[in-house]
Amino acid sequence: MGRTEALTAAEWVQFEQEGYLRLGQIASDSQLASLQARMDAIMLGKVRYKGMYFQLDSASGSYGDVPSGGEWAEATLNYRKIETLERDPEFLAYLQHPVFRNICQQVYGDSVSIYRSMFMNKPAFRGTVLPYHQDGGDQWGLDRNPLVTIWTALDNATVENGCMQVIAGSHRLGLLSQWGHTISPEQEAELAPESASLFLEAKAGEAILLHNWLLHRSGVNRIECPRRAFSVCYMEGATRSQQDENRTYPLVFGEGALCPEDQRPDYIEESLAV
Ligand SMILES: O=C(O)CCC(=O)C(=O)O
Repeated sequence: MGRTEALTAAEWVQFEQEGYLRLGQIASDSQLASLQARMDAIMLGKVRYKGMYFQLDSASGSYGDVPSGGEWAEATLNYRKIETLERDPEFLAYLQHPVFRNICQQVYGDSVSIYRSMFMNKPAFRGTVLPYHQDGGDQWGLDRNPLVTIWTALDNATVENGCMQVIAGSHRLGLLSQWGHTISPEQEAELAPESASLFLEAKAGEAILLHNWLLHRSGVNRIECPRRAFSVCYMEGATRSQQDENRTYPLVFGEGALCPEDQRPDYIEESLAV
């Protein structure tokens, strides 16, 4: 049984100070096992959805070598990133957990959408360095900045397999570049020196609340155990694209929210269908 209680006032204060908060285990053991199995089935093409975004891992481990993504490419566990997981009923049900709803309602009110729901993977003995960055800014093309990301470890995340690293309190610096995302080498030397870096090891099933402006990075995986994770960026339901005010984003809480019962794979191997 995972956590069901809302955040306490002390936890909110801690989140405001540090820019991250460990939420403990949210998924039950059986839900976690089912998310792990579903993730591998999606990578192996046993469950498929139109419009899901896939990006293979780089061969070199270098961020500059990450291939541009697109549709499902091949049956392999070496994907680096997969987006649009809200199309899958199991991932949608998880990201709509009451604890997450309560957090989002405190920050945004009743209507909440997502910018993305994504799988981030450091495959066995592989993975790509993700440099220090913040999640937001003009690069995201939104008319307001999202502030809430919830990251869940699908495997034990350790220093050896590329757990996340953060600079506690760095969200209070605000967005370091209006364009957003990665920071310059000069900013990194000043604001994110190795000595200030905190390794956020996490147990499989543990969820961590992240402020979108918290500086975070992750390295490569030096061991056989993959480091799979699921990360969801929640935002105010009224958020629109800067370029196209008619573009909406999937609503996950409040009126018009997606329902797991309505999500169907376009293809599912017979042995996996329930
Ligand atoms: O999982 C990782 O290594 C990084 C995740 C991340 O950058 C995010 O969730 O925004």
